[in-house]
Amino acid sequence: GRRSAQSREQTYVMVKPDGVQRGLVGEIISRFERKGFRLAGLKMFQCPKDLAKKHYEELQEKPFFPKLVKYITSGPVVCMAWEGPGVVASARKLIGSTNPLQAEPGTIRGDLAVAVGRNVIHGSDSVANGEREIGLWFGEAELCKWHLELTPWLL
Ligand code: FUP
Repeated sequence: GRRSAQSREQTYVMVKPDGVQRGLVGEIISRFERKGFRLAGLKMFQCPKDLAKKHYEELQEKPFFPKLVKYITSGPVVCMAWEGPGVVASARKLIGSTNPLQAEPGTIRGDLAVAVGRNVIHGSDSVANGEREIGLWFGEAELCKWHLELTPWLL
């Protein structure tokens, strides 16, 4: 069988260069796995400048945009596609507020970061952006389809 469209919702999550360099990749993957989401795509990747600009195109008029592009392209990132019901909003909760000093303890940014310009992780802010970003960062062949028959206890 096939999972419902609701259950196949996907979000794009990325461990940023500071998170990779600080050895936080395993911790971050663990939090999403333990929550119960399905990992549909995973790769380490050195992001080219044009992709960083496209990813953050909504922010291109912001004063911090050039620094943001420099940060994201400064070293390898870990790209993930996570899947499950309500995963976009839930991932944002697990990640916490953009400014880590405002992020609640228990969230990834609340527990592991202090600076907005080094906030360790990205998560899509809407279902439409999740689809857009997964399309930007992954090729179709890099994404795994989870079949209901193989994993009946996952939502
Ligand atoms: P978020 O969705 O939490 O990643 O936040 P935004 O899309 O608003 O911002 C994207 C990234 O821009 C943040 F992760 C960090 C960076 N940023 C700054 O460097 N300075 C700011 O004042 C706001 C955001």
